[in-house]
Amino acid sequence: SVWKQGLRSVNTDVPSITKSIVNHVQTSLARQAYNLDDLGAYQAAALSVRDDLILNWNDTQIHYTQKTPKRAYYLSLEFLMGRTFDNALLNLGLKDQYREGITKLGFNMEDLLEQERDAALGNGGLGRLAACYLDSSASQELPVWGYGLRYQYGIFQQLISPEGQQLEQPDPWLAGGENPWELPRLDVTYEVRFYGTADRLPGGRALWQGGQEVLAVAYDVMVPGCYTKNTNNLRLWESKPKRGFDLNSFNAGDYEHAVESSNSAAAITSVLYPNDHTTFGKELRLKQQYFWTAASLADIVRRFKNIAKPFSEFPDYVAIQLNDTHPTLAIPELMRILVDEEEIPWGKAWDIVTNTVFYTNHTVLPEALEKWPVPLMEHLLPRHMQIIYDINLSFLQAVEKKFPGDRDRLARMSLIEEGFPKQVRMAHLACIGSRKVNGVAELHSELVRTTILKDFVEFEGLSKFSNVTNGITPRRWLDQCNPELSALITKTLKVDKSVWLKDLDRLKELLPYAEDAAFRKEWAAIKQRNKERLAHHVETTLGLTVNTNAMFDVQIKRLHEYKRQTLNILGVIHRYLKLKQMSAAERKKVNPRVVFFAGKAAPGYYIAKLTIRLIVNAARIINADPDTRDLLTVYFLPDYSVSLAEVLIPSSDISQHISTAGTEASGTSNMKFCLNGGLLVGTVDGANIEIAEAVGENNVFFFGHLTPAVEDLRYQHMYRPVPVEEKCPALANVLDKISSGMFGDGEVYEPLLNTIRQGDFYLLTDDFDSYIGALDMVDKAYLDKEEWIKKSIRTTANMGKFSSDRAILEYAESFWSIEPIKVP
Ligand code: 26R
Repeated sequence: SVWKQGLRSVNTDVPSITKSIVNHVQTSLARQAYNLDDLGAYQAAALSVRDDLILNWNDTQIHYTQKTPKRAYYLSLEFLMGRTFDNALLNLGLKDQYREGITKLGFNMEDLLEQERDAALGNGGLGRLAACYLDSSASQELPVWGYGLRYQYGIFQQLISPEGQQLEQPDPWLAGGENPWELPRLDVTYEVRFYGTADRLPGGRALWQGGQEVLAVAYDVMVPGCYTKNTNNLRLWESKPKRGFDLNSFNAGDYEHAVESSNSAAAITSVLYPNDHTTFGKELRLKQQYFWTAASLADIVRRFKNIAKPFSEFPDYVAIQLNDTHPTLAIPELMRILVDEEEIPWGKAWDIVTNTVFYTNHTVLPEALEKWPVPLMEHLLPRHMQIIYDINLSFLQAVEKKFPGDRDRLARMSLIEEGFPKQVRMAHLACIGSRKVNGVAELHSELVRTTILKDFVEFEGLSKFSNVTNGITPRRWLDQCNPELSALITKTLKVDKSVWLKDLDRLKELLPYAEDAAFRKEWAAIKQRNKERLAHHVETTLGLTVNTNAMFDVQIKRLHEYKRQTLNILGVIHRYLKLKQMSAAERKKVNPRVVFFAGKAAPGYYIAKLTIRLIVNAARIINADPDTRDLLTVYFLPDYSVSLAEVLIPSSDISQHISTAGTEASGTSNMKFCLNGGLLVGTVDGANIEIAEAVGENNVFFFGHLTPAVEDLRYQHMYRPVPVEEKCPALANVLDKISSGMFGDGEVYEPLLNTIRQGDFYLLTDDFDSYIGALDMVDKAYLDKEEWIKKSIRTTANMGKFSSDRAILEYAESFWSIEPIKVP
């Protein structure tokens, strides 16, 4: 009964909220109210919300344990969560109460929200998708856990030097003291082995011993659902040396050795690799991948064993989703556990694995497909290399049986690529070890089936290969980042906001209001205030003044040649040159435009860094020109993050998603802009295609060559090159102006410009004229303001499909076979 009395429920009224915050100030923080700053107030308020989350999280875990439903595990090396405080308050339905309480205590809610550091444990699309899927799993009451790594350093902080160069600084996101959003589980630990020897035993088993052992320690991050008690778990692993210092046998040599080995254990989870779309084959990265998959699988298997069922039923209780090939070692690791430790015969073990594991591909770019050198694998994971060879042997025998004598096919499909050194093809292993394989948008899934995994479709049949188009959570990407628009929608639909936020197709009910002038006025006023919010942010962080009467044109994403930020800045320069040639009278007719860029380049990606430099220096010249500066300004906002995206996205009139056709698997920021009523300028690529289908082609600005043309165009650049001056004089002129030093810096841009003049792999010369044409269409359309607002409303209204709730329910129903389970 003492325990029962101790049970308290979530604080929902203002007096208990303020009491709880004050309590945390005085006890958890050991501080006094009179000298409390915003940071302290944020910490105390966060601890108060954390108490609420813990209660829900506990009830959820107990409920799942009692009901033993089938569970799904989302293995992702990246979870780009951003901030938690605001999101947790909104999902709990407590934001208003906390705002009132915080105000009563003499603080300002917006200031406190700004105190939190982003959890930036991801590079871009893949990591943010994982975060959206966690939010949707909890909101749809699905028993899904995430598994990842607790990096000490997230994605680097980006600085821009006076010359316009990107500089990288570490992101010690945990340095500010306790992280209120995680629960250290020092009792949940596993030993993970590296190196050593693997000796085969009779009956297909092996004994793996020796080498280095490292400890994996669990940290649990609470993931609250929207307006539900269900609070799921994201379990992040931290590496720790197995033995601390052995103080008994101490001499100088021992000390160095002890320090060394403890360093190498801690190094495993020290930093997120900042590359996306280029592999490097670094040993530490492979160590991260195994450390994380081994700890996660040990945890999953232990949980399964607690329900005392035979291993043949493992796939009835467990589904494991591989977020790209990064966790592919889960396949040989589960084989190792089943065969070596549980003594299950090889064939039965393989059936269990291939009924449990699912693989999502996120890119078809060849340089992003993971391959690990066989000698490295043999050294680090000797038993896994044996298992991979054994899988390969029986696999190739089956291929040979179906396609007798087809040696080329065997070489193409083998898990091992010949060469010096030989390499393990992780996508092939992920494919044959999985129950289902999917791409992330219709076009991309078709490209997976017809290019990189074509042979596997022919061998295994089409039904294994499918599509789940990506989605985004409307909680963060509408309700949280655009509160005024959210309130207008709730008022207009006349339902509780949780209803439409969890059933986003309800947005369709906004369609008739496009014809309502008063509604359009409110819609436009909100967009205007969001522009002013962004302008205020730029003013306070960079000291720059932004023209909020202009059209806002935004491109924010990782810097990459295939995403063609270069095309955008060359288009901006083209526009600038045109403005310069106009008479004052002609200029009066031009609609002002502000162009925003943001995004990080991989630290070793020279060409992408040159693009940043060109943007920054072009901006400097263009923004300072008195002839044009009322009509065109350009900003590169440094250190792009989830939190910056939350300010940028609601303010856009148009956003750019302009990858070379067939290269962007899906894109997800395209969905975020359109959900917030920004119109899309883009190529016929990735999810742009499905967005246009949903919102109507008349509401998007498409341009450029289509995917089937790309191969031929590249061939022409290689074997029948036409000089840029002939093919695209407008572009040639822009390139000449840059070369001539119009934006300073002498010759530095030549390597960037030469990627276009020679080879032009991403087809800028082929698409430039139609790109400029699309931007002219934008200008024309914007002249009719009322019609533009209608387009904006219709775009938002038709975005229901792109909720990550829809996406996660597709995974749950057609792949994982799991069902919602409501926590009472
Ligand atoms: C192997 C390693 C270098 C690596 C390669 C690629 C590391 C990280 C990546 C990131 C890739 C896979 C990625 O983020 N892809 C993006 O996934 C998004 C979510 O599905 C898509 O929207 C986006 O189009 C795609 O580029």
